[in-house]
Amino acid sequence: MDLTTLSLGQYEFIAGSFSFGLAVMAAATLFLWFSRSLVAPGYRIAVTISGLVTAIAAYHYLQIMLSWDSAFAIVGGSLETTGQPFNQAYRYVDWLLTVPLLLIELILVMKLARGETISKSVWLGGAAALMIILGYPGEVAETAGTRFTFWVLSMIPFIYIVYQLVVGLKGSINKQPENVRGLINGAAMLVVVSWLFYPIVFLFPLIGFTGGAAVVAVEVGYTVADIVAKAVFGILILAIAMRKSEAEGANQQA
Ligand code: RET
Repeated sequence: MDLTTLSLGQYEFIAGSFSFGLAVMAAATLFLWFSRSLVAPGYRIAVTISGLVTAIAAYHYLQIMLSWDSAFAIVGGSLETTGQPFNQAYRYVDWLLTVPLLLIELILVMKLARGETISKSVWLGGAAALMIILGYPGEVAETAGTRFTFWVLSMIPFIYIVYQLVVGLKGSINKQPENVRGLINGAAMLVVVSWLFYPIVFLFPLIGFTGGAAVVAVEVGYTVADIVAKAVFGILILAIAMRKSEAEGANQQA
């Protein structure tokens, strides 16, 4: 990533988007954790994990903001690089922790049989971790060839996850109560669509974005995708948990 070609406006736009990311993640954490009491005990773990994911992200957005700040100095009104690197590892460590947890949220809110919950969590969570680990060398690579090679490798577990969400979970989704089937399907589709952004954003520097524009496209692109994949998804999980709790409460009374 070439930081020297950034304009002051581009630098500030990216700083603003990181700050926005931090605010959304921190607010979502409070909202999710305070809402735990609205769902039945069996669903609280899914809501707790949703808030944990946004909490981990809020922390990493703070680190990303600080790292971004220290990589630049404004001297006499113009932008200069300080020589301190902007640390991409924060994003990838964040993903390594949160991406498996996001899939586990979805599995937990479905309340499947114990064995199924464990095996799906291990397979999907493991594939998600592998996908992130394979992407990192490409993200920090200097050459287009290396970036592309690791994109291809990381796409293998990615395609496996998408396949599992679209085809593999169908059976389990159909066993869900009718009033939440649509919401759960929606959550699985939100994962697929929001996750599709990442490999596309990753390719921006290879498909014509250069210099400062490439940095803006990648950093703002990942930030928007993170907000949808973590905060919006977390609220959807809460909505599913609330609706299932209501339905189960009504059954017990009947
Ligand atoms: C990488 C590398 C290039 C290929 C692929 C990637 C996929 C990344 C994904 C990240 C998802 C992150 C989420 C974050 C938090 O909310 C690593 C960019 C396929 C799917 C959901």
